[in-house]
Amino acid sequence: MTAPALLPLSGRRIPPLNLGPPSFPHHRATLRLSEKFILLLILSAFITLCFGAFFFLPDSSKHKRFDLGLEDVLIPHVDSGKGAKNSGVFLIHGPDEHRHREEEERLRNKIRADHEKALEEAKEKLKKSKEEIQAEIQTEKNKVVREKKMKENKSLPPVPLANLVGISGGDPEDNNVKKKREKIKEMMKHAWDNYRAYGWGHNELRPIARKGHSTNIFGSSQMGATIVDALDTLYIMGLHDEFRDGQNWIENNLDFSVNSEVSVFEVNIRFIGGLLSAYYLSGEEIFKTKAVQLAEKLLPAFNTPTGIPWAMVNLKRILLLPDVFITGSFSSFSGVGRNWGWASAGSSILAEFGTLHMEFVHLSYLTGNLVYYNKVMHIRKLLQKMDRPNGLYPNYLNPRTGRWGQYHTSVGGLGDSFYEYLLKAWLMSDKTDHEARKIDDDAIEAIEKHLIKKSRGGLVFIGEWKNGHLEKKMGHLACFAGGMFALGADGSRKDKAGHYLELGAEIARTCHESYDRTALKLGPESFKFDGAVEAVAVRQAEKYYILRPEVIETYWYLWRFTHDPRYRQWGWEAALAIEKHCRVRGGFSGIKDVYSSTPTHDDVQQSFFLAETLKYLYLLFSNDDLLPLDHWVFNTEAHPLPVLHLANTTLSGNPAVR
Ligand code: DMJ
Repeated sequence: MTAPALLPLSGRRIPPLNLGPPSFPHHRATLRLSEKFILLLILSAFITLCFGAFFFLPDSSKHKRFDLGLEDVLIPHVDSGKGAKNSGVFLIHGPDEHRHREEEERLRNKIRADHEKALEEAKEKLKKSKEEIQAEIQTEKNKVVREKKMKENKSLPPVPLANLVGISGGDPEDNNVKKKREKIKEMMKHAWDNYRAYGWGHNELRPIARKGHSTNIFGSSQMGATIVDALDTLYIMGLHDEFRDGQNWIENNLDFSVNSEVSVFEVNIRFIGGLLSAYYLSGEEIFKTKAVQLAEKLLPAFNTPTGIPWAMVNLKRILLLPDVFITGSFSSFSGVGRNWGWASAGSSILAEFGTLHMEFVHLSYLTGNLVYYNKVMHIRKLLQKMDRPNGLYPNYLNPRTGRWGQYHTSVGGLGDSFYEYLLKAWLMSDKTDHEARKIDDDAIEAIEKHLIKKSRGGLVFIGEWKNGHLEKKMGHLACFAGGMFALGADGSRKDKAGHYLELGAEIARTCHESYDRTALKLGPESFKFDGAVEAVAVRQAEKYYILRPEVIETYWYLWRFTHDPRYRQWGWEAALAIEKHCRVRGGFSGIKDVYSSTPTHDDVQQSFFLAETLKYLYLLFSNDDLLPLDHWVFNTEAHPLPVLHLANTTLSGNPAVR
């Protein structure tokens, strides 16, 4: 069975509905051989022209100036009269003058000979066969790649690790809880082992067809997304053999020099987030090295008129061929970026360019290179300068013009993790980034005022602002906000901590209802509040469940802050439903219709199922000393990153803090 074309294949954004040819022209990475010949011909003609212009054109003041410059550089200094010096002209007399003429003649001859030699060489090159030229270019290329690899694999300067608290343990005393935790670990083993057996190295797994799977967010190459996304979950569950297996694959196979167009957002949250987290937990340098290599590949995405990155970037830097001929080097490269064809007016997406802060600040922290930090701070500043309708941030922003696209606002798909990262920027700075907290407080107040409503039946939900009115529909993705409100309660304005904890609990209740009102006890992709309909999907295309984590994520945060047993109970209900309806022989699969008691599978085991869903479930049945929240902040893909205690330092160049 294949995945339904209508199901989104990625995270919190609306993916294109089919994977047809890209709507933008494909960029060729190299020139054809015939083009190279033409280039060579033009070059030799150009040299001849310069040569002729220089030596055979009539004398002119320009020529003189150039001549003098040349003398200045090449001829030993010649005495000059004071007055003459003042007029800017060098006067040369007697035997010196004669010696100078000879010297000049000698130089002219030498230059002439050099140019003739260069022309001869160019002609020689043209006589060579296609194959010979190709071979020469290939040898040069290989040399550059070798040198580049050697440079890349040089390990980064050692950085004293932050004080890492609670990277293992969390064993519950209660036997019943212990058993549940063991069961979640067994589910992780099942997901991992099958990926290991049937999808190893591919991005994801088709658990029914039992083969590899991928989507356009990962580009066209096999980057082992599931391995990278799963590492930290394996680590905290104590699955160390599996962790090492993953580490070996990364060390030997994870290569970013591929001609592949990837989503900047997805690669950042899953790969850079996953690698950084694996690095902090295990201390293995290779993860940091790979994270930095990959981050460098994403940087060209920021080369836009505004500095708002493109949604996609080609990991392969395109070689500028004229460089090879002119300077003989392969040093000029540029990544190519573009936006999703479906996004309003060529815009970048709020939840994508607004979900880089955590990872990029950590990259600067670990490397001492401020380029990453500056990129995300620039985005923050730019957004703060812009007008915001009702204090809300529209989902679309054009990176060329710096103008908003359609005024759609959402805490679900396309907007979600932007709001999440405002709060987490403050938390990860050890609560010292007050600017981030202020921006977050303003945004949360606007969300509460304009997007949050109570249904007739008393369920609190977050709607979406579209075309001037509030759509009473909430996405599964927006369910993460229950956890976000709870996490941000402490430190909120006007001491409204109790209020935000309560709001988080209300959202958790609503999202639980969306699960409870289905046949399979698994939540739909989005649900409505319309008349008699409450927390139920109406359209067929919204009835699927693709192993998403957001509802369980909210249960876990609420559990940590309240220890109300209902959250463990609801989490366990979800775990049992996943086990019963999503588990198949070859792993776990999403489901097409959660209202049908005879489920049909979509045959995709999403990488976030291992990164997030199973991790949050495991933490829900662990004690709070495993990854305590005052020491760790989870990125939007559930990869824990340590709080940076930078209170008395800045990121700008003090090596002691790194
Ligand atoms: C994950 O990739 C991340 O949580 C992302 O922010 C959006 N959603 C998916 C899982 O649903």
